[in-house]
Amino acid sequence: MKKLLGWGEIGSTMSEISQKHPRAESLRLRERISEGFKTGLVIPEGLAAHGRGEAFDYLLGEKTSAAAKEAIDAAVASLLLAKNPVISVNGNVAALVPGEVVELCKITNSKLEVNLFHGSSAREKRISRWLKKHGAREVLGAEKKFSVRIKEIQSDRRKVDSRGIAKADVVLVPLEDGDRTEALKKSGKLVIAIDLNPMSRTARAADITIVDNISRALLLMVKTAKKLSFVERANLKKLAKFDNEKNLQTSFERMLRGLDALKK
Ligand code: PTJ
Repeated sequence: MKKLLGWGEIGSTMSEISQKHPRAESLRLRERISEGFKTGLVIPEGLAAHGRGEAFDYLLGEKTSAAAKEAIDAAVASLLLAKNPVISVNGNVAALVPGEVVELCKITNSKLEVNLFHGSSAREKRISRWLKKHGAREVLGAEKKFSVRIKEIQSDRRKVDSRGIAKADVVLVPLEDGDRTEALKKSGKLVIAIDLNPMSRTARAADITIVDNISRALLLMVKTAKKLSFVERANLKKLAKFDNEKNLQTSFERMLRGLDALKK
């Protein structure tokens, strides 16, 4: 047993997964999510959602596609162009990519906000502390006095922070449900989603959807943000132009080819 490198200092006693295992990365992520469940960051429904994601990732060959790379460029350019960008974090995101999400916030000058589908103020605070342990200076979403409601949303996600999502112009919502994506769009915000399912309501409702595993997508977003932070606004605007429907279709076709290859 050893600590997982790059996952911070906190309480990980994950078993060592052989580098030679053909699906080592997927198994490592599985350990992170189950560790997150044991430490109270992730809820049982989060484990089921992760399993659904794994199935789609399998069809992508567990690799970032060219379509996802194009979406990542557009997403990062949009975050860099925004006046008030916000990155929303739920239990699964906190368990899988805490360090990467904090780094992306810093490079793109975004705010970090905890927003949960299955709300609980104890879990909000736990996630907030966890993100701070990974270097976040400020985490919004866990203080009652700044809490406001988006009336179009039925779930606990309607509760947002007046300093964050409420006044954001661009919001990154990884592993999201469709309701909030639609509501955020209705209120005039540009919505970026990360979702392995190109057919989900979230994927179709967002302005930019990155069809990739969040663990690979976030790493690449951090790298891209470092590169693009030196690029002129006029060029960023060109990169930010994006046809979500066409990109989703390309991702879907990539998966169909993946299925076809499995048949042979
Ligand atoms: O912590 P909470 O309370 O906010 O709850 C978080 C979950 C994920 C349980 C909640 O947001 C939820 O129920 O989400 P859904 O509606 O199941 O949607 C999650 C989407 O993310 C699905 O389309 C999955 O295919 C996709 N997904 C799962 N794991 C990954 C993923 N996409 C990218 N990377 C993953 N690792």
